[in-house]
Amino acid sequence: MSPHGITALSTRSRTLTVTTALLLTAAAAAALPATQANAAQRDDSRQHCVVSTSGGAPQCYASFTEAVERATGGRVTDAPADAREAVRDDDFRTRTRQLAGSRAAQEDGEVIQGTFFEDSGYGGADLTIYGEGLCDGDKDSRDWRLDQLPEGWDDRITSLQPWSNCEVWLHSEPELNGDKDGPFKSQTPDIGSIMNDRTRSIGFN
Ligand SMILES: [Ca+2]
Ligand SMILES: [Ca+2]
Repeated sequence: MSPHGITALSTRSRTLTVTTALLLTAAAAAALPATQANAAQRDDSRQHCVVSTSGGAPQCYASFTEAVERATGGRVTDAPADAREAVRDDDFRTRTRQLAGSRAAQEDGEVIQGTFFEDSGYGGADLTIYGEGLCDGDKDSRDWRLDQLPEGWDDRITSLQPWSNCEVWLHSEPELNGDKDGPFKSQTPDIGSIMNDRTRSIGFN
């Protein structure tokens, strides 16, 4: 074989190797969206989250029922599975108020204070905030605060439901900084353009 022929063969061999590598890369790339889709499915199946104003890691569940069970320390085990139903449920609202009057629930820091929703009309994922009690009736003093939303919740909230006598203030930066809007005194299916998809911290007065 002439030197020229060897060079040509070598080049062809390298081309084949490169082609194989490209095919493998393409196969890996094709597999990636499926993995991402699975991750998204997992997230979608656990989109009812709870976090305490007293600190600690947020927890997420497959149903609002489980989320409320966690937030209330097992005191409410039959909340509607869909948070949208809970918003319309006078019975559930009454029970959350009764729970807030429970000394044991206060001591355990398991009074639910508000639920915040990804979409308008109480749709999408929801985040329930709980803590040691309700508000003191003095609207000028801040009673509870969530200085930082759990991972994935920044710039997402569009509707909300306070479960208590608290008035809610939404802030565009952590630690109650930045722009703010409020007070939100009752269930609000659309928080409006000032803070839509901009909330990063929440105060309860
Ligand atoms: Ca207050
Ligand atoms: Ca939103």
